[in-house]
Amino acid sequence: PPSSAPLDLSGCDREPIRTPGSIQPHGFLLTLAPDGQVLQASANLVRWTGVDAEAACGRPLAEVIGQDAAGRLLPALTERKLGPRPAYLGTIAAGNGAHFDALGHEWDSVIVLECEAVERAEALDFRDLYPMLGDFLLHVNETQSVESLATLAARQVRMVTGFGRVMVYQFDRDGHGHVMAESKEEGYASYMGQRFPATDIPAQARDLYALSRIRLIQDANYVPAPLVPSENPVTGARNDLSFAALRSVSPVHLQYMRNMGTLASMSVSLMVKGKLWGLISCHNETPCPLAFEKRTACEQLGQVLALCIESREDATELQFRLEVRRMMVAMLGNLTKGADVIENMSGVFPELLRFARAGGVAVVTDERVLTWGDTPDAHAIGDLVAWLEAEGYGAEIYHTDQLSADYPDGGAIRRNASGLLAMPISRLHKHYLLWFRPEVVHTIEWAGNPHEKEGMPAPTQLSPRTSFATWREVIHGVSLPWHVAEIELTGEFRSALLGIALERAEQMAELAE
Ligand code: BLA
Repeated sequence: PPSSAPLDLSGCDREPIRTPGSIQPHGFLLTLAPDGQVLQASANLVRWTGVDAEAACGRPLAEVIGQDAAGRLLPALTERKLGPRPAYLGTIAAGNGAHFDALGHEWDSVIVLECEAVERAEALDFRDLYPMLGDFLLHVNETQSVESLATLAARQVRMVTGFGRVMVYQFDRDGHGHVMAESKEEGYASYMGQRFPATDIPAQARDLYALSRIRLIQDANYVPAPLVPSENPVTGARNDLSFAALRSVSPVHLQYMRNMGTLASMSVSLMVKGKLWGLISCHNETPCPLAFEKRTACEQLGQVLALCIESREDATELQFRLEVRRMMVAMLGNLTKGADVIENMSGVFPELLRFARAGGVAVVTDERVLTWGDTPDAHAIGDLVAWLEAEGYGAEIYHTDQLSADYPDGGAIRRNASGLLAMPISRLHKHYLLWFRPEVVHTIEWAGNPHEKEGMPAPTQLSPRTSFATWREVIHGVSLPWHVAEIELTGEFRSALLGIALERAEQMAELAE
């Protein structure tokens, strides 16, 4: 429950979101022993079934949800075939006649039964949803770019859920995210292209979302229903609700949603190569229930989208590596033709430039500095090499896309040297091959000022951020990032060059004999 002391937002990533001790109240939750006896109940049980939560504990399930419903659910619940992910067990009528979709899972030493209130009496019917997934699969082969696939997925998820705005949200290497695709109803503001800071989704939430792939917040104004008793009697600790569909969510995030004018939200994890790549994030201005069947369809659509992203990223990466390697091999061929490898370098300057997609390249030896393209002047390069030596980069590759963050004199040369890839090419001398990338001044459109919370008093104690209006930040001193393949192949290039140099030295020695 929200405390009265102001919440320290720097502790965002310490909030124990897996063990909130309560659930969202659009259904009730029971934990059961292996024989089906009720161990714990959510305090709102009475509202849905007429049975008091305290009175339910220690009773057989039939005395809580009725003989019929218990008879239908108990075999599935107690056969020990449940995993950590909630499985749909049927739509039941409780003793008082109210209808619920029943979900079961087993986690944290107990069987968890969640019953979500529904209007209908019939069981869920997935048949309507297959064409939607089929439609998406049909388009997958015709659609080339990740962006257009993501847009298609957003549109389909909006059709299934009826949410007002559906976005595909991608994380960058620093954990900030941007909206790469969107489908929205008229009247909803667009977040397309906007950036959100990493702190909006703290680390422990990302960890959880990598395990549990979907979550629904039906009404951001809900009053949580605590578990009774508050501790899991098997473990003696608060229940781990990581996989529970009804898990109560962080009050900070609920405030965030209200600030955003979003009263219902759902998000689906997009896992690419085992990592949380992004989310399909859905918003609605008003509270919005969403049955398990539709959530499952969205979850599956998310899985297909993630697989597509993975295979397209793999293909692009492979293509890129092949191209860079081809350039490297061609250069090595030319470099070994003449007697002096260093001298030969100036002969392949254009190729060197293309190899690393650089703006300028320099070969630095004890005696001289040879440059090509857009580089700092020879004097500045000399200073830079002295710094690299002093920092101990004489035996390994150094790379940065923000030189001024590491190098004290970097600000002065940021125009053509915000990015640096430095390769020592001799074991004996201070010889370097340097690639420079120019500064790319760019504007980031944040959804709201991400720095606001440091400077401004929060209007309410739980406020993460109050404005999501576009806030532009101009970024200086940063180049395009080096691709991992470029860095790796530069390493190979270096080994090859050192190998050639060694061979030459041996040949010279043989000649001298
Ligand atoms: C959770 N924050 C989330 C979630 C999203 C976002 C999607 C997952 C829950 C959900 O599906 O709603 C953020 N929502 C976004 C973003 C977009 C969006 C970026 O639609 C962009 C389009 N949040 C803050 C601060 C804190 C914070 C300062 O802004 C720190 C206390 C916390 N956010 C926070 C926490 C969770 C969260 C703790 C986890 C909620 C939970 O699962 O319990």
